[in-house]
Amino acid sequence: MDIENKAQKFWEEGYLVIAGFFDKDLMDRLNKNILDHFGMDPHWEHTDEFINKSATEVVPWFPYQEDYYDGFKEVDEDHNFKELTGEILGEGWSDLYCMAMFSKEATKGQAWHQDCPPENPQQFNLNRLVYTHDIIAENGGGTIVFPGSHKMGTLTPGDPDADIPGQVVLYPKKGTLVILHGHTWHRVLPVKSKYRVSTNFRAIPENTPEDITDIAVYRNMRYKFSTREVLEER
Ligand SMILES: O=C(O)CCC(=O)C(=O)O
Repeated sequence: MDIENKAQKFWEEGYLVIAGFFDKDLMDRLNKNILDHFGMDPHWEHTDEFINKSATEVVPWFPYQEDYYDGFKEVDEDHNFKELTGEILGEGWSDLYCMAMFSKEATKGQAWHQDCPPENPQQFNLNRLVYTHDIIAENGGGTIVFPGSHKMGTLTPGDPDADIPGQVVLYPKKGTLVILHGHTWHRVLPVKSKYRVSTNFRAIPENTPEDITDIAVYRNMRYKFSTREVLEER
């Protein structure tokens, strides 16, 4: 893998897609572990206010907080995964947390957001999204990105999940790695299949606070997860 070229492309576009990055057997095992945890109808973790206002219907799971590592650690410890992360973030980067995300059938997906405020370009998280099953157009659940938006400042205010001309829709297959800058504008299309799962192995550059993703930016608000409050209406 030409890691230098890939990192350069990431910095130009604000995202990177690499199909077939992870072994399919590992993905099958991980997908099964994730489904065993969630079942098909997990309880919502977020408040009703957040779910309604953010148009985001996803249930998170932080397996390492429960000392659950089976399948996740193999991803984290993959040599190419670490090399590519280091090439993008530079020396001194670290893992932030691992978060599996589950969306139920006939739910909204996720509205446009930035994972952290973009005012300081040096302060950001890196999303390393791993797909353990195929996301295909007829099932919905595509991941949408706005190329170059990691350098465009704050997500424009507006309809939380309307199309923005120039957006790119991704349908990552099993084993695909999608790397997304935390300032890149992104969202997830409504889910029509029985379920949708993705796992985010978030990382940060050196000198980044560990609570960098506590405040997210949506087109209609800034939201602080730790206190469950809307900080700003937009
Ligand atoms: O699941 C995806 O494809 C995107 C997840 C996402 O938007 C996020 O982790 O911030």
